[in-house]
Amino acid sequence: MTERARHENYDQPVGGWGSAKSLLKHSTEQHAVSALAALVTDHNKTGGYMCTSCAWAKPAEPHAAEFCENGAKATFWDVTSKRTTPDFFARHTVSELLGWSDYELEKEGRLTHPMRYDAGSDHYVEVTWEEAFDAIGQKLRGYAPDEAVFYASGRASLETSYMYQLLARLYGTNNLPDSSNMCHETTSVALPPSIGTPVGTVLLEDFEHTDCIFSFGQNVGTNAPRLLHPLQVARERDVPIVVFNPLREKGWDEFVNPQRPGQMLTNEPTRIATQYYQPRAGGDIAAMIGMAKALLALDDEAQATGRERVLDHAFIAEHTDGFPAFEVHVRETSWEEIERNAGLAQAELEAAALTFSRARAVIAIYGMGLTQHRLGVDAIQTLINLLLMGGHIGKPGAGICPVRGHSNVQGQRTVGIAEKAELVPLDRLAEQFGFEPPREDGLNTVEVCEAVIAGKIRAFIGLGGNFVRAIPERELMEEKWREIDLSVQIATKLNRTHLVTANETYLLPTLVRSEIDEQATGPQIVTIEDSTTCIHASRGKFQPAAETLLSEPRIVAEIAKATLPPNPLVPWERWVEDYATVRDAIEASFPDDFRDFNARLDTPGGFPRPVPARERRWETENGKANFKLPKALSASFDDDLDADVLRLITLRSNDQFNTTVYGDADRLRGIHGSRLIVMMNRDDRIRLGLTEDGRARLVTAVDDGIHRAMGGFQVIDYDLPPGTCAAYFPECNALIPLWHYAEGSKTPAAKSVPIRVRPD
Ligand SMILES: Nc1nc2c(c(=O)[nH]1)N[C@H]1C(S)=C(S)[C@@H](COP(=O)(O)OP(=O)(O)OC[C@H]3O[C@@H](n4cnc5c(=O)[nH]c(N)nc54)[C@H](O)[C@@H]3O)O[C@H]1N2
Ligand SMILES: Nc1nc2c(c(=O)[nH]1)N[C@H]1C(S)=C(S)[C@@H](COP(=O)(O)OP(=O)(O)OC[C@H]3O[C@@H](n4cnc5c(=O)[nH]c(N)nc54)[C@H](O)[C@@H]3O)O[C@H]1N2
Ligand SMILES: [Mo]
Repeated sequence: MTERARHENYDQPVGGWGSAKSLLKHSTEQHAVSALAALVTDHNKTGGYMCTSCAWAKPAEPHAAEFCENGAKATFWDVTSKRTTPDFFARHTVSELLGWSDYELEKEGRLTHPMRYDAGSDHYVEVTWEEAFDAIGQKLRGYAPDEAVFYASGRASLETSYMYQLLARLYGTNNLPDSSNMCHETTSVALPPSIGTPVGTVLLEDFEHTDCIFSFGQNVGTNAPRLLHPLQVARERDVPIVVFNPLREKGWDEFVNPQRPGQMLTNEPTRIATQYYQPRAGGDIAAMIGMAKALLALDDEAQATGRERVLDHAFIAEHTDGFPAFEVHVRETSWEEIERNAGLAQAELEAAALTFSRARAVIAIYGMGLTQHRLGVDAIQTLINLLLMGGHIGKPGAGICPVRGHSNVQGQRTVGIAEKAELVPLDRLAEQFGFEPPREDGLNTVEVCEAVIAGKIRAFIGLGGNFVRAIPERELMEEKWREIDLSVQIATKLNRTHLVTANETYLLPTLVRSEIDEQATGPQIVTIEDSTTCIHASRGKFQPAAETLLSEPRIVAEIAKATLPPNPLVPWERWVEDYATVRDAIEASFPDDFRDFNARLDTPGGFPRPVPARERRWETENGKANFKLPKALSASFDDDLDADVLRLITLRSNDQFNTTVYGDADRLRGIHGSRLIVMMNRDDRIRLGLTEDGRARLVTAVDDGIHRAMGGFQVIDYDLPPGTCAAYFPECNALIPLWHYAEGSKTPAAKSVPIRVRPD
């Protein structure tokens, strides 16, 4: 990659020819041009395979091509013809590979053979599967169960995930952290006390009935581009779309649908956002309180003049609790405090509230811009308060719509990957499999990091993911990671976590979801749950990258057999022969969610799990939907830090999937050529003595005895509010203190890191 970044305004819409060009470039670079045909016939289609990129819903009546630029990129990178073979590892020491970038590592292609790290030669060496499983089993049998961690990134199927959580619990621990702990855990913690469900209430069909959409902190054009289809259709019905995002993200501005030849020819975009507000990072609670204040004023006025009320008072009275206290709180909060904390003007928030007040059915969409803050839980609950004011939950066209990350991250939680014992039907598992499951809570991601630092973790099993790269506090974590006794990484591509080795480290290569998974009873089907709680079957279509690869269910089963005493009630081998039998077991454990599981596999659009809040049944302690009071107006940190401290947002470019970096182009933001950049407000940049395109050093502004700093960033003037700056994840994770997480969920607060930017 070149060193210097170029920044020019990207004057093209999202989608359109830019995305078509990018698609061809990536298919050629990955030698995966032949995959283009399957993309059209099988990608996200009933009877085909489900994309491994985002978790957005798959429609019952799909488009001619139901994929986006970034889903296609993810597929090309999965089915690439490039291979990381034993020969590659013989040529490169691990110390050498530690100097490679994330991009360079994954660009080498698919892992093909099980490997063990040999410290003597500093190389990964090939082992047989049998040797690997024997050694792992023997090691695992030597620890106390709570010394082991079973991490899951959110891609593995429902079948694999169910087997994996059972492996951990039979082994004796609830140490089942997952990527969700860094992502939508804040949602899982915020929603249950508010509306009695941990997931969103919106179905795809609600977009056909809504008459107003709000979005907070989600970058649709890059991270869930297929969501642009229902948004475009809604815009054509003249539905207003109101966006809150400190950055002016192209995806919320303009979209040309590559599925529409007419629009491709004219290149005339659909304008997505009808109102766009740029709060400061963490300014959303204040913005929502401001909107609530404006709604109360409109409602007062309606009452005084005898017009139809703005708030849904009947809904509030029948279905909710806590409104009077919230109302007092909102009335007592001054516009001066709101404007200062939101970074928005009263008139802007009144305009947003006016749009909200006119709608009969509002959908609220959100992403990491709300969840990854110190008071992320409060921000989401305040958003629910707004919806409750208008009765916008549990009716067609309305509801809360968290946009999940990994393609099956929500489903993994549904089938038992959770460190919190109360979230899992342990009694049922106990009866089904004749064992006594652990009842104590296990460790979440941040707690695993704390335990690794304290020397309490001896074994880490990673079902996918790039743990060491995705977590905060990189320097200390990499140092302490080396003291773990056993690291087992089930993976598709080489990444940094594989190179920060433990005392004994195994790399176990596996199939991807789009590949044919042939077992004793024939090619297997797996299942996933999308962001809207719909369950879909997925059938691999591509030939496996190597004959030596094992499927994820098989790897999990073999580790289990090598580690646990035999249990006739847990038929690991039968499960691997026929994944339908795993689905039967899932149905037995979760009968309400998975009724007639195998019979409903091919329901077009997936079959939805029941979500009581959709029917206005509130499974909260008091049986009501609850207004919750936010603890503060800023979701980030106190304002009494000195004015030179900025709020650093760490985010994704258009050319990456989390820690997998596809290239150095952030096309939609007009940034090319380097990822080591910091986007700044021009006035801040001048005030802090930095030159445009000059070099900067980022230093974390906390006083906890640890010095965290990174140099070599190129400063780019960008359209974002004063006091806020932005740079890329995962590069910046070395700057985030481990304790800088959301209260209640422990999701690392990656969207407001207190930072000083200095000339370098
Ligand atoms: N192509 C692609 N798709 C992906 C991923 C990927 O890396 N690449 N990752 C997947 C995963 S795991 C996830 S979780 C999702 C992530 O998808 P998003 O939720 O979109 O996450 P981010 O890219 O981190 O961007 C968050 C957005 O929030 C804005 N933001 C930051 N701080 C604030 C704030 O305080 N308030 C408001 N209102 N906005 C704010 C940022 O400007 C940015 O636009 O995408 C999934 N899909
Ligand atoms: N600063 C900062 N940090 C963040 C975030 C942020 O916005 N800012 N976002 C957070 C979020 S939302 C998330 S979800 C986490 C992501 O954290 P993780 O989920 O741990 O990381 P990924 O980058 O998605 O993992 C990529 C690796 O997964 C493996 N892999 C890919 N596909 C498969 C498969 O099908 N099976 C198996 N077994 N392995 C596979 C490949 O080897 C690849 O290298 O990062 C978090 N960290
Ligand atoms: Mo995520």
